Amino acid sequence: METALKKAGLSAIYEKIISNQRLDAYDAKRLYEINNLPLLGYLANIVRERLNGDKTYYIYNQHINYSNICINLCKFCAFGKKKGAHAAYEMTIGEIVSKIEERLSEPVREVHIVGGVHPDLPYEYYIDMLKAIKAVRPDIHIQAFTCVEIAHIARMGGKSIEDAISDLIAAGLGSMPGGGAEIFSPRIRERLCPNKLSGESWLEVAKTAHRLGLKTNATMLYGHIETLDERIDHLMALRDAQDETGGFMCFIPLAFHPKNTELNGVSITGGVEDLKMIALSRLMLDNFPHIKAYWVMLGPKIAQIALSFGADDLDGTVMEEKIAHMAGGETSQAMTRKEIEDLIKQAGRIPIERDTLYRPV
Ligand code: V47
Repeated sequence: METALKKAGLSAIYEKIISNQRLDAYDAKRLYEINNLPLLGYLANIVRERLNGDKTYYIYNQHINYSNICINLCKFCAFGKKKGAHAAYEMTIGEIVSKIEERLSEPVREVHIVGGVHPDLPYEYYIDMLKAIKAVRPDIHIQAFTCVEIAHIARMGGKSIEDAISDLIAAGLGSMPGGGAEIFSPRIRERLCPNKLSGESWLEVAKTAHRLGLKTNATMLYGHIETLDERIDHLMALRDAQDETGGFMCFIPLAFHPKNTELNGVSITGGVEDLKMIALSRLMLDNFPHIKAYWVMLGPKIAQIALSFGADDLDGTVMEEKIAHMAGGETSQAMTRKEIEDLIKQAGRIPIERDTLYRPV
């Protein structure tokens, strides 16, 4: 391996990695452009095993998308719909509670709730939703609302971000998912999602949540019209934010699915690109405890290989995923515990069922 590293001109980067030194943007570019996938995997796996050994996490969870009505209508999204559009929907709190009640006999530990940026659902809808879920299932951890939704919910209630998050925590919010980050680059946001919360504000909301004691995740949507430099800038911005607060639990690179979006001329990412992004994320985000290979978007086979390229988490059982599937995702909408555990074991890793905060259960 040392010869291969030398031949690829990666000896200095290798030295940094094994002595646990931070990589810079120049290193990131070198690593990505070297076009030697096994070598990149080898390097990322050093960090993966240093942080998590062979442990590979998954959670028994349930997804609920309370509404797809959205005022942002981002060009990369097939899920969001204009109010009044044929496929637009919004769930009542009673309907959301029924979704929870349907699965009371199962050991669901987390409910993952996200929706569109809805023009007129009132502040109380979000607060009451959390309270109603906790009333029927007090033990469930509610991971809900991206930073984009939080900013919108606060606006609807005429509240500061701090006050809105505090109210949501008091109503039962346990943590926040990592969506809505997309790519922080203002150039790309202007082209793809001009109405959306800026990257800078996304980071501010996440840091505010962390200061209030909430853990959150972070994502990056890649494989559309962004450049490699913009991906690297995104990773560096997250690393800086994590240095400030330490509140991110996991990073999830999300491969863009073009079908049914305004970018349907863009080709879908290949397995090589997906694995390179997992590896690069693991190497650059040295202060993120976990990297998630989200099987729903990667497909179970690539997600399984990703466990040797830096990832230590597969997300979970999921159920009723809508965002990737509306954009042409062809994976099933759920996996059983056994299917997930088998994927992990076949990859030579140790499956650990976790709760949202990565405590083994
Ligand atoms: O914010 C939208 C992305 C995200 C498309 O925190 C698309 O653990 C691909 O954030 N192709 C929502 N991606 C999903 C998400 C998530 C999923 C699982 C776990 C966690 C976590 C977070 O999906 C959106 C957006 O970035 N998205 N459209 C698309 N066509």
